Amino acid sequence: MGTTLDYAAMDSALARDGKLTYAFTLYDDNNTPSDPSDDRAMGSYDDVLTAAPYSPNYLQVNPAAVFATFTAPSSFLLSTLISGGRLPIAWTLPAGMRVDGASVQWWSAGTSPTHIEVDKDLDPAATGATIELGTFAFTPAGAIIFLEAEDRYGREFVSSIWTNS
Ligand SMILES: [Ca+2]
Repeated sequence: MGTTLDYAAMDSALARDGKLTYAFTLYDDNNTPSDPSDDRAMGSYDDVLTAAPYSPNYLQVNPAAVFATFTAPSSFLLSTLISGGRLPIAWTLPAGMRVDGASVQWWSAGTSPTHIEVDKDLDPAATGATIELGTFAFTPAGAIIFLEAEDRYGREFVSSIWTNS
């Protein structure tokens, strides 16, 4: 078998007409992962999704329909990441969505940076949380906060806010 790759589904493959059974075909890439024209079909199966995925185009046009929106911090500064500190975050949720979890990740500078991730489970209706950062012994060079929201079908939408200094 060749290299395993994930292929992005095209908008046209994401039916929104109520058909929830999807046929998946598995391919061997013939050791040319950049060239799908010589791929060989190895098998296929059907799977039933509880709801159709949203198309990338729909999500680009309607992000406020499904993604949580951060209300705090309004600007995520590296100076807020202090060893032993606490990072308060808050958000608004679109109707019908619930939050699942949040995480903050930060890292040091350099080619082999130290990386820390702190995850926090959230109550589904929560609109705020405080993340305990724990102790660390380096100066953060970059960071990001993730917030996971999902709908009743389990479709998950991740919002993020990056440090800007
Ligand atoms: Ca190929």
